[in-house]
Formats: sequence, C-alpha cells, structure tokens
Amino acid sequence: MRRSPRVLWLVTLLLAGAGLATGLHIVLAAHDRTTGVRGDGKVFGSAPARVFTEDYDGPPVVGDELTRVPALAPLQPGNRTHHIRIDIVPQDIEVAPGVRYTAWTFGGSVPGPVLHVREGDRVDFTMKNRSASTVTIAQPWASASPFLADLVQDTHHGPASAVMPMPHSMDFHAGPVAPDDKWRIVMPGQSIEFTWQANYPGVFLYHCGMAPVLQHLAMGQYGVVVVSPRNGYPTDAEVARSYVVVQSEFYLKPDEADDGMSVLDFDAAMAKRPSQVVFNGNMQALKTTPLVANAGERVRLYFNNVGPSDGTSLHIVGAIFDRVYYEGNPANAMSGMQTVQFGASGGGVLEFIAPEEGMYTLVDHEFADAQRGAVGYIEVRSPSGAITHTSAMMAH
Ligand SMILES: [Cu+2]
Repeated sequence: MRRSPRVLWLVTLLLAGAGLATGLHIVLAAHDRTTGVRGDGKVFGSAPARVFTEDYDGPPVVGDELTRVPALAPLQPGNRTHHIRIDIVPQDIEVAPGVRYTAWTFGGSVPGPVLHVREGDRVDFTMKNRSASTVTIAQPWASASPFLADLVQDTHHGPASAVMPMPHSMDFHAGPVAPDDKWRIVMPGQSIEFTWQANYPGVFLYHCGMAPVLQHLAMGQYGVVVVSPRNGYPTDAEVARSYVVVQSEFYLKPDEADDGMSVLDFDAAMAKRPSQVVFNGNMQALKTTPLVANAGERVRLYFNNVGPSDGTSLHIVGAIFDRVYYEGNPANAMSGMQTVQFGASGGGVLEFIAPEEGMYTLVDHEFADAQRGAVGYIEVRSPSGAITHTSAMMAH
C-alpha cells in the first residue's frame, strides 16, 4: 500500500479536526438565529445546519444547475430554490503531463462543479464526506447532473478512485451566513445540510474551510458559484458565448514512496512557490481544448482566481477586455482593460470582442506563473465559424 506512510499524519489531523469541531459546537450554542427578508429582497438568517449520518452511496453530484468547467448551466426564469448535492470524494487525478496526485475534491474533479443560480435564489445544500470510502464519480450516474455527464468526457484528469479519510467542510463565499454553523467540520462518513440565499450577484469561490485551509485548498477542494444578477448585465443581449475559467495553484512534489505519484509540498505552499499554476484544473485544459469563438462575437468569461495564495494579472494576447464587471456585480462596470488583477478568491465577469480569425492566448501576465502553466488558447474562427486561417502558435 503506497499510502501507509501517511497514516500517522492523517490520524493526527483527524484528532485535530475532532478537537476543533467540539470547540465549534460550544460556540454554536450561544447563537440566536433569526430569519429576515429585507425590502431589497435580501434574506439574512436561516435554520441551523444539520449534521447527520445517512446511508447514501448514490451519485456524488446531484442537480441540473451543476456543470463542469468551462460550461455554465442555463438559468430558468424567475427565482427558485435549488436542491443540490456535492459530496467530498478523493480521486487520483493528473494536473500536468506526468504529474498525478490524490486530490481531495468536491464532486470528483478539480475544480469542483460550477453552480449557477440567480440573485435571490435559495440553495438547499447537502454534502456527505465520503473520504473514507471508494466512490465511482462518473458512471453509472451521468444523468444525475450535467457535471457528471461532462466528467465522462474529461480527457485531462484521468480520475481513479482513492480513499483518504479526513475531516472537511464547505464554505460558499456566495452565502452570507454564520460560518461557525454552516461551514462547520464534517467528519468522514458524516453528512451536512444547510440553506443559504444568493443575495449578491458575482463569481464566487467555494472551498473547504478545514484548518489548515492552505492544505485543503492546495489539495484541490474548491469551485465556483456564478450568481447572475436579478436584472441581468447590460451586455447580456450581445453575448454570443460564455465560458467559466478558474485559475489555481498546485504545490506538488514527487512522492518518495511511489515514483508514479506526487504529493503536497506544504513547505512550498508556505513559501508561495507553486509547482503548477493552471486554468481549469490542468495545465493542458485550455491548450488541447481551446475556447472557441467567431470573429466579431462578444465573448464572456466568468472568472475566479482561487489562489490559494497568489494573485493573477489576467490578459488576453491580442484582445482587450471591452467590459468588466468586477467581482461579477453589474454595479462594478469597467471598460477597455488590457489586464485585470484578481487577488486570491477574487472573481469577475470579463467580456471581449473576438477581433479577427486567429489564435489568442489567455495568460496570467505575471509571467513566472505563465511559465508554470497559466496559459490557455482562444481559437477565433471566421465570422461564419469556418477555419480559413492557419497560424503558428505563440510560444509562452
Ligand atoms: Cu477539506
């Protein structure tokens, strides 16, 4: 068993988690929770989270609103309540050519599923910590969610089931709630249910909040929630194509006990020296499968820079961000930006007009990070969608 050397520190972390969880429960008892709807439609306050055990071994991701990057689910008209499940499952995945590690994931991939809701929607969320059992992530459950159907098509991760018992939690940046209640620690085999209201539009991070958070983020526990504005963005009618792009860092080193695998290099994470910086969870994701647009189209990116510890200077070689809604809020509109900066966990909606046929490069203009992998291609075809032009790929 290649993981036997890790058993000791896993047990140590489990004990630390149990101690922290007990502390949180004491804090919870002192809270008074009231529910209120404000005049502007925002809701603050919801029922306490419920931690329980369930005999559930079904699909790890359930909900029509959940997709795999770069896809975004369509929205139904009006406000609604979304009943979604995203379980925690460890998976062996590849993040760069020849670099595989046992990721801690939400739903089976890094990043986890993209959730799309509308401002004012409610999310009824369920999550089971299945880190102690083997979970098959795609088949036979592809119909449970577009995310799982998309994952069957994934050509980059090459996921394989893994077991790594560990306490985890879920923190939705999109949900303003008491973190010591909703984001509480869930032990292996336990489940949690809670509700939150999408009060603000934006492109929000979600992630595990178990200490040390740096470790759980670096291991792959993150994804994004897109909350579309109640009244849309001013440019909605002009947008021809939309994509979700998530930037994140990995801190990996070869596993001395297994020459086929890598493991977390926590010293490198503390020193902010990533081994890879990638778009959509894999160094090759947007290189071998470029985003596509036709010349003249307005293209929208829903972007989040996860970190866990580094910012980004997002740029497209050959294009200008015609309109940017910083953090994804239509009130934060900016125009004509060459480069947009995002700190760790920051996001936004960025639009550009595809100038003419050719191959464009999405890049973190902090070029040490581009060297580490933060490069993706946007293939712009002719206005009719035909490819009539062959270009040499720029070297980055
Ligand atoms: Cu975690």
